[in-house]
Amino acid sequence: MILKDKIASQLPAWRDRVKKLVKESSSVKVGEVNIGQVYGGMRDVKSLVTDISYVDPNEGIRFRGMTIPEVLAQLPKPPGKEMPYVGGLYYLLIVGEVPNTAQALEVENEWKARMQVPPYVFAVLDAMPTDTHPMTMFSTAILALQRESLFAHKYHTGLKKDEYWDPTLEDSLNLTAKLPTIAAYIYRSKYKEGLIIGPDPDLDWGGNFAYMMGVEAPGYDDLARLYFILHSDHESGNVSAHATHLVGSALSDIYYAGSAGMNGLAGPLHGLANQECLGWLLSVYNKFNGVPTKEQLRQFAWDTLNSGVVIPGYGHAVLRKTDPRFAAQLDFGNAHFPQDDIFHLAALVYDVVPDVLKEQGKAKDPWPNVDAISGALQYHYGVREFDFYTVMFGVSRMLGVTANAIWARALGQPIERPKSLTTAMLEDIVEKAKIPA
Ligand code: AMX
Repeated sequence: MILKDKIASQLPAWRDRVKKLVKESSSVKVGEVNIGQVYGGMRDVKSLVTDISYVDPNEGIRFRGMTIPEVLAQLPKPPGKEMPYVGGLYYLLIVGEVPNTAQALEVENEWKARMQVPPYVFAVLDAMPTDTHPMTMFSTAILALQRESLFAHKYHTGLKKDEYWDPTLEDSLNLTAKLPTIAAYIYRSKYKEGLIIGPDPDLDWGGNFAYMMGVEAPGYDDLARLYFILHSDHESGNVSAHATHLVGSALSDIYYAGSAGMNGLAGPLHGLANQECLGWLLSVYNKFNGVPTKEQLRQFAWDTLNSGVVIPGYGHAVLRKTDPRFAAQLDFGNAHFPQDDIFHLAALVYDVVPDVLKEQGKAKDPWPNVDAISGALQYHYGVREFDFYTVMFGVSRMLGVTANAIWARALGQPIERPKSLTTAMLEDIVEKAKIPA
């Protein structure tokens, strides 16, 4: 299998490189930690390693060194389609090289061979009360599949440490292959009276999701590919990536670890943000009975700020410019449906809100993040069940977290065990710092 061969060929050099760094330079400092960070969610504490993606404050995310426009331009695409194969993106994340069409198709074919979802997973989903949140269903489906884990099985029957990555790769392919079907099943069973649409083996991974969702309008398959590519990875410190890594560091397999990551993604401060953004756009639209003028919008933005509420979709913890993932989705909407009211409104907000936030002077980043527009695009295609948006984010994010898990196993990353202190100890550190030397 191409992914296996590619990892195996890169591994000796990677292992030597990491071994050398740790052996010769373990005591070299990479930063300091202050009390603000200890009490402040470890913000900016440099304590994780990944070579799969990096968020540059001014450029946004780079996947394996490539910007979003480069990724979208260089990855191979299905014939006649605008957006690349998601299999090509997975290849890029795992291998670190841009695949040619044949290589991207190898991943797509691996997924096709592994896409059959065992019936017990559907039975578990069917047994859940109808008002269960779709993220609970998604995470449960992933966890239910844990019995399939090759890593867990092989670990218990004897597996050498330097072989851990191999069944982790198998597990990752087996799991990611099934995610579009699971997600679409959740959507159709919850919101479309249980009228399930099965997969079409002739379609690619992203196209199949669009097909199984039952959205027939042209372009939704390209939007699905775009969405799955954009949300796949965002360094390792965000909650879903870090939760997956943390649980995986205990040698829990990717089903346990990925399900944990999805539980983190379900939080309102993480994956749920996109639905808040769409909610805000719709509240603007409803208040003005349509798309407001720029002046009305400016006033509404000020009213929002003056009522002590943030403007959803704007600002970022790391980024200091327009999120390129926002820009890619804006381009998509402009190319396909510039006249759609909600999309048009989202674009208008982009014209108005950054200046308002600059004038207010609080937000370090007045620019839009990825969530400012993704809901508006789904809304256009009639996918208007907000609760489901995080599941789509989850399908995508599983690509990044599994790619990271494979390499974490390959490079023997250890169990995480940071140290905690008591508040009294911190106070003591402060007192000692006050004593002049
Ligand atoms: N509207 C109004 N005020 C904002 C703002 C916004 N969009 N973004 C930041 N601010 C305010 C903060 O509330 C803070 O005010 P305070 O000093 O009174 O507490 C001040 O500006 C400084 O904040 P910051 O350092 O610029 O932001 P942060 O790193 O603490 O938080 C974020 C980043 C995204 C949570 C914040 O910008 C925000 O709340 N944005 C709106 C919600 C949103 O879009 N969430 C989606 C996040 C995207 C993602 O990561 N999935």
